[in-house]
Amino acid sequence: MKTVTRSTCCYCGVGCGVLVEAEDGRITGIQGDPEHPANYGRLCTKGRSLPLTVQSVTGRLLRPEVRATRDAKREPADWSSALDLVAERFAQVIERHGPDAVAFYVSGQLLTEDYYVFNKLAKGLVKTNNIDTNSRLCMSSAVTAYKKAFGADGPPTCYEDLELAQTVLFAGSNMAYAHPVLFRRLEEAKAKHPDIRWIVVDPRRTDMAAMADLHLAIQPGTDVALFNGMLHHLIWEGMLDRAYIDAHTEGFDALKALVREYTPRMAAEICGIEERALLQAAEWFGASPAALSLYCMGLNQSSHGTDKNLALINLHLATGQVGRPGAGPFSLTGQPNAMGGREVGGMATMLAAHRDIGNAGHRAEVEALWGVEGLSDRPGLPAVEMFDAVRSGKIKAIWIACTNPVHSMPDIVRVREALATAEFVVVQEAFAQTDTVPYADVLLPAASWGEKSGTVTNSERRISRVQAAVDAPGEAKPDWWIVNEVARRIEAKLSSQTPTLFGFDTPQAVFDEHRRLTAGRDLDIGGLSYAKLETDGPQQWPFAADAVQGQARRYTDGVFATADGRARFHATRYLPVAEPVDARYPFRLVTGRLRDQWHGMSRTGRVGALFAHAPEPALTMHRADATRRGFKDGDLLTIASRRGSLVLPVQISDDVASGTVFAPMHWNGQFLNSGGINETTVPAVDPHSAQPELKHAAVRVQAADLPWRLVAAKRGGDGGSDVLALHAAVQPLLRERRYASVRIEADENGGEMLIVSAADVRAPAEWLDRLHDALGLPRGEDLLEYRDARRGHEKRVAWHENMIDGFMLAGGAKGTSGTTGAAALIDRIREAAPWSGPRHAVFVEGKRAPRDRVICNCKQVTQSQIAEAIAAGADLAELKSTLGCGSVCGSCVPEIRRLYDAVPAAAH
Ligand SMILES: Nc1nc2c(c(=O)[nH]1)N[C@H]1C(S)=C(S)[C@@H](COP(=O)(O)OP(=O)(O)OC[C@H]3O[C@@H](n4cnc5c(=O)[nH]c(N)nc54)[C@H](O)[C@@H]3O)O[C@H]1N2
Ligand SMILES: Nc1nc2c(c(=O)[nH]1)N[C@H]1C(S)=C(S)[C@@H](COP(=O)(O)OP(=O)(O)OC[C@H]3O[C@@H](n4cnc5c(=O)[nH]c(N)nc54)[C@H](O)[C@@H]3O)O[C@H]1N2
Ligand code: SF4
Ligand SMILES: [Mo]
Repeated sequence: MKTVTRSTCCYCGVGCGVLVEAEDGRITGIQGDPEHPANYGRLCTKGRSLPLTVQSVTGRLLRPEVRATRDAKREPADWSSALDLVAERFAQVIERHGPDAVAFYVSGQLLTEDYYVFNKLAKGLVKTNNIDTNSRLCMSSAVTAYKKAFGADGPPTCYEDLELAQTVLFAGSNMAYAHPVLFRRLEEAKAKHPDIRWIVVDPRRTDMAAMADLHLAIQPGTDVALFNGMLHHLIWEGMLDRAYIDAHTEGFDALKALVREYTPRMAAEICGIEERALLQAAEWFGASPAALSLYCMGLNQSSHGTDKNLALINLHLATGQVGRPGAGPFSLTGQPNAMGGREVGGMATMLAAHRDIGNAGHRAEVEALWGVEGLSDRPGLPAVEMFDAVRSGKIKAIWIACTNPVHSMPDIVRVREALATAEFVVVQEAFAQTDTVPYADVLLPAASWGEKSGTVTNSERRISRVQAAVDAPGEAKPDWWIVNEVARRIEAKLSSQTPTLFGFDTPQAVFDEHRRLTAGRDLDIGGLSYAKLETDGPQQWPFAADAVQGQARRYTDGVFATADGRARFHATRYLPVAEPVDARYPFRLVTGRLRDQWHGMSRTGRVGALFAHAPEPALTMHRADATRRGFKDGDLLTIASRRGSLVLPVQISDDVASGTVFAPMHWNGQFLNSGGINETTVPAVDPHSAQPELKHAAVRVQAADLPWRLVAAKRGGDGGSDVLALHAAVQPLLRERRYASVRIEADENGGEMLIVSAADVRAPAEWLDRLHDALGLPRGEDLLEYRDARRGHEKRVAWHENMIDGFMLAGGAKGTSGTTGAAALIDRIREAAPWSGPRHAVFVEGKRAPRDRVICNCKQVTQSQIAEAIAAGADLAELKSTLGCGSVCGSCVPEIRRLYDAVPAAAH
């Protein structure tokens, strides 16, 4: 039977509505929901490919697993014994060492209901505030700044403002990659009104920066100086909204006194930009009828993230650019439910419904609503400190859900040490191969997207329903259910009375309790219910019981959520990054996202098509820096910080400044021989928000002298589904080489192949044989082998009937490469065409350039196809109509535009 289920995309904070098609218990397709106000039917590459991530259960966790002792292997267990064990061990630690000896590390990708139950378990039952989430790595500076400036968390703006803004300031946000569907709305607005001005503040020349009217390529970490310099100019030119400042704010004089120091010249110097550009930005911002700023991790992930946010908010308050259509400081949430986590208070520094731990009145309210006594008034430990406390033995048991800290935390060397030290680790995951899973004493299989129900809140405070389209595979269970079951058991153990706190039998029951806690608060959702969300569609908060609709914009009357109703200016002083570069570590490392991958790639890494845009992890380096050191594109480099190192290929580019290098955050031990770039990042945190500085570290970069190379590939079976099994078999071999990466690639017949690249000083023949078997390459007559003992080259090509089914090319020393011909063989597999000549002729195919990058994922159009069409005179519309690129989801449009703009206008 065919069904269509209305739900929400599980990736970014845009929160696009989706219609999920399913047949016979399998998800078969997806459409953007034309009625959802976040996307009106659009989806980006990631959302569109969601069905491909759930085609196969290979790699899913299907049953609970438990290990008796640290050194034992985990064995499958039934749910009730796994739940009993978690409850028993947690209760034991609490009884012996007190409630603060346990911790919960959860995620902005949990649904509000999941989050709520976790928070109630930690704060209401265990009475510890040691519950923190990956939102600490993401949104906490934005939260802290909103609270400091406006008195309450949450953006004052809404998505409609994207269309109404006249000046858009993108600060540390790469929306074209990270919030693509919202970016489509901005592109359309600018196409209709070309006088809309875009200012991009980003050390890198992103696609958006290339499209902007003004790109301020500041030195990483210098945003506060920039915003202070802009404000200085506005003050001295009298471009302020004095009436607004007088009527609605507090603290301007102190700020003015501070900003006096930040002359535009001095600020521009700190930022490494032209003073003229700074002045231009200030004037466009200050004089605009509606200035909107859109900001994300470039501001938040900093040891001065709160100040960066506040300095930007200062600009808005001083010019009255807030509370009006098209104006305001709009913090974009990253994860699908970063906002929902804040609402339920699921972090170490807050209580339910935007209440504060340190406020006795707030604690009493929550105690009364939950029917408990003695909520802890000790703030819990935020993420970085939490793992440090695990490492030092202060925290003995930790429960990790829906996040992969052994990949995503800064300085993962320390996180591994922490988890190896802990007495008891619970990991609640949907997928089996993440870097955190090996540390689990109890592994709890979670239902994932398409299989679970609840709600999420997107960047504009809009709550949407998430609905299950199919049953979860195996015995996987929804997160709220798992936590509820353990909580019931812990309650029974800790109290002599009949357990009462965790009587939830549906996610709806959880939502209804959460709603009651919000009554009278700034985020009051007393007027919402599942029924209302289903009949009237997604709604924005606040939406009180007597309201007819949610509130699109906040503070429209200039009354803020502070005690006196006035917003607060903050005198923000520029301070350098936590780890400045020096002679030993001379490069500034910046990290961030790619267009088609999601975080640790546990989902997007299952889909060949999503690797096409960026097939391999790479460190981007400026041409001059590379040339000076003699690096060529693709050379393997060792990137080392004071904490750790890894090897990555270099990608030479003009998009980063000299002295800065960029690495994507995505690759980890599932796809690489190392844990990824967080082997090197710094655990320094912002003093107000405790958010770590994931964006900046000092590193040194050297050629990795690894003459031995390998490229291997193997075609998947029908539909390509078993490439996932091949990947699982290959993954453990990666870490034995100095460099190794694995990826999936789509072929031209709807199948997929797995491709492995590796490098080392040398590699034992025995490793090659294990890789051979892991890849499922045949032995015997379907294998053609060639050895050149003198040069140490080894070639193996596997056949399936008259087609090449896989290969392994390895070897090499100075001056010779054992992998010549790999690109040609990959092409053969991709084309899936029969081989007509004699088999041994494969070894003389010779060199071929690797296929170039796929820019348009939907139509599989490559960069050279686009470049050829532009050279032949095609304009943007013709590119769309002839090649089809950019005509479906639009994620590639900024890049196509950039390729087009790069060709001199005369040639168009
Ligand atoms: N494709 C994709 N989309 C995603 C995600 C994903 O994994 N993949 N993750 C989601 C999540 S959780 C999040 S939080 C968002 C993140 O979304 P973004 O914050 O937009 O993405 P990032 O690439 O992390 O960082 C944005 C930009 O900050 C710049 N930057 C670095 N340092 C500085 C600085 O000091 N100042 C300024 N002004 N800029 C700086 C970087 O060069 C980068 O271009 O994306 C969400 N959307
Ligand atoms: N260097 C560097 N590091 C960064 C960043 C950066 O910019 N640079 N960005 C940081 C930011 S902003 C963020 S948000 C974090 C993200 O970091 P993580 O939270 O570690 O990211 P994910 O890989 O999305 O982890 C989510 C995990 O939940 C699992 N999962 C999926 N669905 C479900 C489910 O329904 N239930 C459960 N229980 N599990 C499920 C997935 O398989 C996945 O392993 O990374 C941070 N780390
Ligand atoms: S923009 Fe893309 S990833 Fe984000 S919610 Fe929409 S479809 Fe999902
Ligand atoms: Mo994030």
